[in-house]
Order: sequence, then C-alpha cells, then structure tokens
Amino acid sequence: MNAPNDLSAFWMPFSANRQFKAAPRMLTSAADMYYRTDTGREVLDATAGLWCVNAGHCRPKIVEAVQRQVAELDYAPAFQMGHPKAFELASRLAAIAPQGLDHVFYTNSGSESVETALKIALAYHKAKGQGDRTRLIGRERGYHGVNFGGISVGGIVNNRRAFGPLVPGVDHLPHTHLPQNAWTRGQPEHGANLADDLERLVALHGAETIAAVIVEPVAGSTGVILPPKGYLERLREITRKHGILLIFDEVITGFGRVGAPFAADRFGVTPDMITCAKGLTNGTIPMGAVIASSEIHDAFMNGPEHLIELFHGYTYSGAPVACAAGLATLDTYREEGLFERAHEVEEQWANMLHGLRDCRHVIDVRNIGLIGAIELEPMEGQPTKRAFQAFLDAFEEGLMIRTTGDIIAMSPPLIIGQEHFDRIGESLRRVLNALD
Ligand code: PXG
Repeated sequence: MNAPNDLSAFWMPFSANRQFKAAPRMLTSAADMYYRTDTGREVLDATAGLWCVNAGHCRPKIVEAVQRQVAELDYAPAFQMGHPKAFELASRLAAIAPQGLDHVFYTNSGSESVETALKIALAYHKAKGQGDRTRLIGRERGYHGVNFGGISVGGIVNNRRAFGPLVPGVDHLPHTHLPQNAWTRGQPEHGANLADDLERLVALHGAETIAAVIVEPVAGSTGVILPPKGYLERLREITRKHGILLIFDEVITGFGRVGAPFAADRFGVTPDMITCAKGLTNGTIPMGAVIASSEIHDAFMNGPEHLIELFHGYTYSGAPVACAAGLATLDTYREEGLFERAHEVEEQWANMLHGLRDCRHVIDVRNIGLIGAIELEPMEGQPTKRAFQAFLDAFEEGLMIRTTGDIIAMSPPLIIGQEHFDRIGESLRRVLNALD
C-alpha cells in the first residue's frame, strides 16, 4: 500500500487537521475486530469504527451482497419509482422496531435522519390541524448530527457556537449527568426527576406550541450519559399527556448496541419516531432511516392520490446498494444473535472497565450494553489534552478508542470476546498509568 504524498487537499471532518497531517494515522484494511495500518500494525477496534461496525469489519455476507448489488442495479430513482430491496428492508426494519413503529423513511446519515424526523414532526402537526406546534425541544449535551436542525436541538456548545442563530423556537431540557451517579454500572439511580423539567417548558411556552422532544436514550458523542432509572418513562408520560411527539435518536443505540434491537426495547419505552443510521448497514454503505408510527404516517395519507404527501427526500433515499448492505447486515445480526450479545457480555465488559478505576486520573467509569466511558481528570488549564494523549498512546499500543472532552468512549463490535476485553483492559491500564 503506497502512502499518499500530499495530505493537504483533504479537509478532514471533526479532526485536528494540522496535528494529523504532521503525524498521520492511516488505516488500510480491516477484518472482524481489527484494523490494519499502512505500516502493517494490527489495531484492535474498541469503537466499532465510529459506533457503526456492530458486526465487525468486512463481514463476507455484507461484502458479497454489496458486490452483487452494485453489479446488478447500481441506482434507481428514489422519487416516484421503486426497487424491491427498498420495500423488503423497510418491512424487515418495521418488524424489528418496537410495536407500532411501522413506516420507514430512508436517509443517508444520522444527521439527515434527525432533520427528517424534525420535519415530519412539524408537518404531522400541521396535517392534524395543529400548525402552531412548531417548537422543538432537545437536551443539553445532546448530539443529533451536524445539520442546522440537529445542532439547534443539540446541546454541545462547540458544535453550535460558530454557526449563528440556528433554528428559532428551540428549547432544551437539562442533561442527566449528575456527580452522585459516578461509578454506575447500567442505569443510574438519581435523576429521573430531571424529566419533569419538560413540565416547566410546557408551562413556559404552552403545550400547544410544542411539536416534539428529541433525546438520545443513551447520549453517546457527548461522552456517554446514561438515562437515570425512570427518566425515559417520565418523558414518555409527559409528552403523551401534552400531545408532544417523542423522538428517540438511536443512531448510536440502535442495532444491538445496548443488548436489544433498539434502546426503546431495552428501556421499555416506545417513542413516536426512531432515528437511526450507522449499524443499519454495519457502517458499510452510508444509510439512515426514520422509523415512524402508523399514527404519524397515516396522518399524511389523505387528499388526492396523485399528489405527493410529504415534500421531503434525498437522491439516495433507499439506494439499492445501501439496501442490499442493510439486508445482509440484518441477516448477519440475526444469524449471530448480535442483538442479544451486548446483554450477554455486559457484565464481563463492565468488570474490565470498572477494573480500571484505580488507574491514574480516572474520576468516573460508566457503562451500559457494549458502551463504556472512562472519564479523566482534565489537565489544569488544558481541557481535552490528557484524553487526546490517551487516544494517541492507545493507537501506538494497537488499540482504537475515541475521546470527547476528557472522556474515553468505547463501543466495540458486538462480536467481541473475553480475549479482546483482556487486551483492551491491559492496554488501557498501561496507557492511563503512563499519562502526565
Ligand atoms: N445522532 C446521534 C445520536 C449520533 O450519535 C448522529 C445523529 C449523526 O450521524 P451522522 O451519520 O450524520 O454522523 C450521530 C453521530 C463519536 C461520534 O465519536 C459520534 C457520531 C458521529 C461521529 C463520531 O462520538 N454520532
């Protein structure tokens, strides 16, 4: 594999471009739990790429399905035309989605899924004669992708502050990261009452102006924030009471990450819409989806039949190659029991993570499903620097982790086994104890 000799043209996303280009980290191949670098080193993937390669890398069934599809039907127009696999995949998704969520709208990413769900929420209320319901409620520290709707309802300051006034009429619930929940395994005890803040927003704005609440059931990008026991139930209760739609952004939590097809199943709370992406195609081909309730879908299915019901969609909505990847991915998850897998190994995963609590600078460890976070004490006056150093050192050690702020976040492929847990634990112990 030749190394590229000029790195300047590619403006890398969410990256420290100058740092990277001075000391590039190049991945050139992957299989199952491992990446390989341009220098031939093996790197254990403790992040499933970016939370997406849930079945592990380059799985033959998915690779072959993509190869076959691209040779058979490369593209079909997404508007006013169909191809069989888009319908088949939608039915399969509806079948694994929580009961009542029966209709699938395709996108190409998590960000587009979020925009789509927010737009459907507004248009739904309008179709029901409640066009004043235009307000959108997100949550502090929430991540809903990077498009304007998503950063407006999102609550990560750096993702918002350079981009002007954003979408108007948005408000935020408080996040649920409480110091008294430190060192929690699974759902924390404290904080269900934070959902009651929605009643405050309802009192402030009037329920009749609020279209939807969007939350990640487990917040990922911000550094792993777990839902306190009873919190999501309470949000569901309050939204239902006031006719407000509840959207679960399951871009990270969908497809087995928390030991069930969706976090909605794990937590026993059914929203009105689920946004997903990433694990939908095992990260192979870009694809996202919104899975909506029949109640929402059916509200659009009236008026003259030759008219378009929803003025929204993308050139690549339900593109054939993505659908083929999605179908083969769902087959792989089913055949290998991967939706249950995170639940089965959750305790082993938690034991490894919490075994690191005595390492230098560690101030919290938390986990759920196959998600884990190790929070480090920030360096005096230089937040994020210590965790970034851990990321660089881990890569040198042959371990891929993610960091956000001073939090190490991990989300390995669901095919992980004890030997990988051991290796992650040993590498992290060395890395953490050597940090300044
Ligand atoms: N919603 C949620 C909950 C996400 O986690 C998106 C929307 C946007 O998806 P796209 O496909 O547009 O990127 C995400 C994406 C990280 C990390 O390291 C997380 C994401 C993306 C990249 C990195 O935490 N989440």
